[in-house]
Amino acid sequence: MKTILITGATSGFGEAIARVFAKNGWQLILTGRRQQRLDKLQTELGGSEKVHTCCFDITDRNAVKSAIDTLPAQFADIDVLINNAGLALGLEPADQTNLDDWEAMVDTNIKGVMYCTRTVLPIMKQKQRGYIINIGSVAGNWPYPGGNVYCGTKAFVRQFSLAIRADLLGSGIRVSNIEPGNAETEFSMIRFKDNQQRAQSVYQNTKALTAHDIADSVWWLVNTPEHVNVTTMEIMPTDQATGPLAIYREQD
Ligand code: NDP
Ligand code: 8X3
Repeated sequence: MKTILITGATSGFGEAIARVFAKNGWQLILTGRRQQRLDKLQTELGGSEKVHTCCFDITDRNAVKSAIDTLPAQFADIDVLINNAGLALGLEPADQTNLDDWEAMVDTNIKGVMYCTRTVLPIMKQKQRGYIINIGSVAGNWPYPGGNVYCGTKAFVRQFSLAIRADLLGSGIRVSNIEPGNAETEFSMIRFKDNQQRAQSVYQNTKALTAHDIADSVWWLVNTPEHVNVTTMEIMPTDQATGPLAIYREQD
């Protein structure tokens, strides 16, 4: 039986990915900080025989290592790692932003991905196969006002994905970076710190991606032949596109 480790499985993309893989008979290792949500998912998706949960903060390097190093034998042979846990905090211009928010994004989106990847890779290296799928963002390619550090963290995810592919050449291990655009999840509630009105406005009068769209893409990637490596997959809603470069003009 195949095993997938999904970080940030308590909502949004991670939860949707968990549901698709559970439906297709995979064993799941689900992580997040919200124990109750992990427990609920475990019960719903097959119980402790099929689903192992690890409740930890991904910014805690020792917690990541300890959770992965102490997996029950039945779950220890990880086939697929989805580095999904992440967040954006705020949309303020760089001179007004909260430095704690910047640090939290760096710690989660960059260091969390580093810790999980570094801990899981030896397992895959030993068996000369495996698949790491990182969840980057269009924000890593297309900077926007107020994106500052969030955009920077996702640019890291893109470059890290490409660079570890270079390290892993010949190992049989695949690496992909999925770069979603506007998708309706809890993402905006987190970004705007529970300001429901602001969060909802992100998805108003437009058809955003759903978490299921991303889960379907992950399922498709994992089922491509093993000699195929999709390096980067940018997915936008049809209702989203890049804008022109901005030009500042003095007022008359
Ligand atoms: P959600 O807010 O719905 O899910 C985020 C997940 O990350 C939660 O399960 C949360 O779990 C987990 N998480 C956040 N911080 C930590 C932490 N410190 N330790 C452990 N887990 C953590 O958002 P999405 O599903 O939309 O986001 C998933 C990924 O997709 C993120 O990396 C995001 O940047 C990216 N993305 C999102 C887009 C969007 O428009 N929604 C577009 C492009 C990329 P818990 O709170 O239980 O810890
Ligand atoms: C999330 C999408 O455009 O809000 O990564 O940065 S965006």
